[in-house]
Amino acid sequence: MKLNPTHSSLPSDRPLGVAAIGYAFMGKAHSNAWRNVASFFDVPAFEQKVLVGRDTTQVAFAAGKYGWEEWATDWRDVIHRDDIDIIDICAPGWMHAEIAIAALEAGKHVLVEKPLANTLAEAELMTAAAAKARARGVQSMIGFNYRRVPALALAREFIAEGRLGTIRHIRAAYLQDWLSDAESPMTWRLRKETAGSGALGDIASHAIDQIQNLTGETVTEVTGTLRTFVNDRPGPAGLEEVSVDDAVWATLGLTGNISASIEASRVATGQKNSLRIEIYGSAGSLTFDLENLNELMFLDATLPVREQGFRRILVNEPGHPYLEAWWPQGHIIGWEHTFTHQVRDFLTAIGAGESPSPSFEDGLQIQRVLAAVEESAAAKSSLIQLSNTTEGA
Ligand code: SOE
Repeated sequence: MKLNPTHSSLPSDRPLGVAAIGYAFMGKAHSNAWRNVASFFDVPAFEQKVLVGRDTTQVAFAAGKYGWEEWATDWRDVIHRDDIDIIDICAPGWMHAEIAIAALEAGKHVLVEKPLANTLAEAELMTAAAAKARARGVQSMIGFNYRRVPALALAREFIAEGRLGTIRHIRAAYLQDWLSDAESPMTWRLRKETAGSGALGDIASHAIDQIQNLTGETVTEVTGTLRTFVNDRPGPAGLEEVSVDDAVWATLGLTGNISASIEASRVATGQKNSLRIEIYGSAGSLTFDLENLNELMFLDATLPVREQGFRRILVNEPGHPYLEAWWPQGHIIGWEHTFTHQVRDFLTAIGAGESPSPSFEDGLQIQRVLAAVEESAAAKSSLIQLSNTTEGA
C-alpha cells in the first residue's frame, strides 16, 4: 500500500523500514507483534529491518530468533539510516527521551513503551518534539497495550453508548508478585535513575490510562501513598539500595464527577499479573479481569431487579473490536495479541497520515498524574496521624 504523500514526509514507494530498540521482555513482545501483524491485519507494507541492543551476542541471537533482517549495537547509527522509517523503543525508561527525541528529529515515526519517560521534564521535552514532528507528518504513539484488549475496547464502547448511565466510581488494581521474595535480585527496574519509579510507573500507569481511556475523562485530583517493603536487594557486588516503590495506592478525582481508586503492587504474593477493573455507573456496571481477558462482566441495572446479575460476555465474536482478524468464534486470544493490535493501529494511522493514539500528549498527562501521586506521597499532607489507641486502654 502506498502512503499518501500529502500526509507524510516519508518515502511512499517502498515498504516502511522498522527498527526496534531492545530485545528483552518488551523487545520480545513487540518483535512478536511485528512478526505476525501482517498475517492477520491489512496494514501498510513494512519490513522488520533491524533489532538494536548493546550486547553483540545476545542481540544477534535475538534478531535471528525474532525475525529481524539485521542487528546493530548503536541506535544512533540506525535512526539516521535512509531505509528506516519507524523506531520502536523497547529500551528501559532512562533511554526513552534521548532516543525518541533524536528519532523524531531525524523524521522517523516513533512507538515508545510506557511510561513515556522517567521524569516529567523528559516527558515534556518528548511531547514538544512529537508536536513539532507531527507538523511534518511524523507520527508518535505510546504503548499502553491494554487499550487493545478487545474486552476493554468493548467496555469503552459500552460506556460511550451510555449503557452504564453516569459513571460514579472505578476501582483498578494491578497486582504482581515477582518482587515478593526479598532475595529477588536488583535490576534496572528497581533504581530511580533507570526506571523513574517502581510499581507506580510500571503498572499503575496502565490503571490510570485505563480509567481515563474508558471514561474519556481526565484526572484532576490525586492523593497517593508509596511504600517500599524491601529496601536492599542482592546485586553482583553485594546488597544494593532499592530506590523505587514496591507498591502504590492512590485516589483520583476525574472530570465528570468520577472518583477512582488505584492500587498497584509488585509484592502481592500469589498475584502473578492480575489487572482488575470495576466500573460502577447509575445504569449498570462492568468488571474485567486480565486473567480472563476474553471476558467482560456486565450488569444491566435497567432490567427488572429480579432479572439482574452480572453476565459474562465472551468477547470473541467477529463483531467485537479486533477479533474479526483472528480465529473462528470461541477460539480465544491472549496477552501477546494486545501488542499486535497496537502495531496494527500504529501502522494503520501512519498509512492514513493520521496521528495514532495514545499520543505523547496522553503519555505526558499520565506522567503528570504519576508525579502528583509521588508528590502527594512525599508531602503526606492529608495524612491524619492517629495516636495509639491501645495505650492506656
Ligand atoms: C507492558 O505493557 C507492561 O506494562 C510491562 O512493561 C510491565 O513490566 C508488565 O509487567 C506489564 O506489562
